[in-house]
Amino acid sequence: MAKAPTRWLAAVIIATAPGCRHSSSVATPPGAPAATEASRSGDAVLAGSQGWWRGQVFYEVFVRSFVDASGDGVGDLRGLTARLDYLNDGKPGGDDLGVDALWLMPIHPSPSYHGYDVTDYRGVNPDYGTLADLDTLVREAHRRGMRVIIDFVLNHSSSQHPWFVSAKGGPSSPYRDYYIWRDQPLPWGRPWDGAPVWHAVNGSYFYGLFWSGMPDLNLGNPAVESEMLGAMRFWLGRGVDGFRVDAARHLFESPDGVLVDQPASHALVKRLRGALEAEFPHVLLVAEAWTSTETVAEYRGGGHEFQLAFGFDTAAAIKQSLRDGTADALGAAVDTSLRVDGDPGFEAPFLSNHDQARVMRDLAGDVTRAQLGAAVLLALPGTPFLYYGEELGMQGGPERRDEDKRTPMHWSGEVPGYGFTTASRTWYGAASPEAPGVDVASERPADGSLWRLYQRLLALRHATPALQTGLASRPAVTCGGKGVFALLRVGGVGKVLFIANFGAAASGPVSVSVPGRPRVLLSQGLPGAPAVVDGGVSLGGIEPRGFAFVAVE
Ligand SMILES: [Ca+2]
Ligand SMILES: [Ca+2]
Repeated sequence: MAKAPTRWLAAVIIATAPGCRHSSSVATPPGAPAATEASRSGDAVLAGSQGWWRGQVFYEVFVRSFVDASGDGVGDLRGLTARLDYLNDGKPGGDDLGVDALWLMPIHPSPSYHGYDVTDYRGVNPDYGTLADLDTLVREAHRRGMRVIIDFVLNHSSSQHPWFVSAKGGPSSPYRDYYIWRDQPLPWGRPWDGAPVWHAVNGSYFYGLFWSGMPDLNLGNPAVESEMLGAMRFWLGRGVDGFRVDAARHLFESPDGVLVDQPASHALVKRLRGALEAEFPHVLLVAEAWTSTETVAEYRGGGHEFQLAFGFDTAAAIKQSLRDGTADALGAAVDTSLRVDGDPGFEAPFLSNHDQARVMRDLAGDVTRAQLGAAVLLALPGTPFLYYGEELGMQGGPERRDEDKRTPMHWSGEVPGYGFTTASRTWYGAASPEAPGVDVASERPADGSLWRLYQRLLALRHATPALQTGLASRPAVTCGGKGVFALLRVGGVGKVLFIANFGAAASGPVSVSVPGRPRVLLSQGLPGAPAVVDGGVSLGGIEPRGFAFVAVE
């Protein structure tokens, strides 16, 4: 999909830029599948734009690592509530970041530090606070116009959940069928590494995809479905706005050991969505389906399953392009998303999350590349998600453990707690250092900081309907070189061209086939003003990792 047919590309070069020595590898001809699909699904995005999340930007928070109000070295809900003004103070302008909504990683009681093994689906982890603290957080967020979704671990519980503690006692337990049992282990392996998924306890074997501490729930048992639906209703009734559904690919298993993407999983999500929407019409369900864009798209379920799903392929492609200096990976990923999503608003783009090395670590601390990554994230269609600290360029801890991806937020440069805690140690241990100046206190007032760019990009997106909910297509680009990427966003009242140079060298002169009068909205590394040329817009050249958002009127 990335390459235009040679014959067509040659025609455009002759028509718009005679004498140009370079042809772009990211050109997409008008009428090619990407553009056609985007146009065809226009009705879908306009209809779907009614959802409150359309046009918004989310911020993923690991409560344990955000702010510690109680002084025990562990982040908590009162701390998060106290710092909501940092994220969005509910007023125009000012020195808030400007995100619209929160995704809280699991807040339920759990024996682990991360919380993805739940022991009470209707409780709040005492490390984080109380139900009343959660109510206050939701109320204070709503007062600022922010929404809150929480992680919901539908696939499995903790092995310490009272249901499992009872169930493992034997077949006479009333909770035995809440889990999946065999007398002998089946020869199934985890899809990603082949590790065994049947675990022995008290002479029987139970199925637990991730590990023995996370027994899969038997979601085929109507009583379990009812319990989980009841728990979701419980949170929505307290004002929570939706859920990020963990491990959405793994809800059901086939009898012969296919552990992903089962029809029964899709059917369950449809039932949950229908039941929840009947009572809470604005509920949002976001899928964590960590797989190819093509397979993720199936979790839209024709508009009856998830309203959003994370774009894992797109995230990998953005980072690939940032590393290798060509637009090839990103161009191919965007083309795929536009072709298969069926609704260009379905994808939730992101750069990194709590399961991945932070994007800045991936980029070895290169701020210029991180700035381009931020611009790309906020140029893409869909509902973008930032991971806490990404706006600062935090790299996280030095090792490859999950804990190193989830280190405490740096609010200031003051040791030992970096403004995260007054305690001498954090849950992580000694707080993980970052590069000098990578903290809120340093970056927020500093022109040219990554934080300030994020703030400007968020403000631009909020002020520009075409960026929030507009259709996306990839206009034809000529010249510039392999580093040049262009994306056109077309909303009800305007067109915005995003153009970037991933290359390590300045691009040549670039022409883009978007007719109209160009006006730069925000740019970095764009030495000259864009000009009108026959059939499009011309830019004199873009500096390495430069980018521009250009209104075309
Ligand atoms: Ca605390
Ligand atoms: Ca399962």
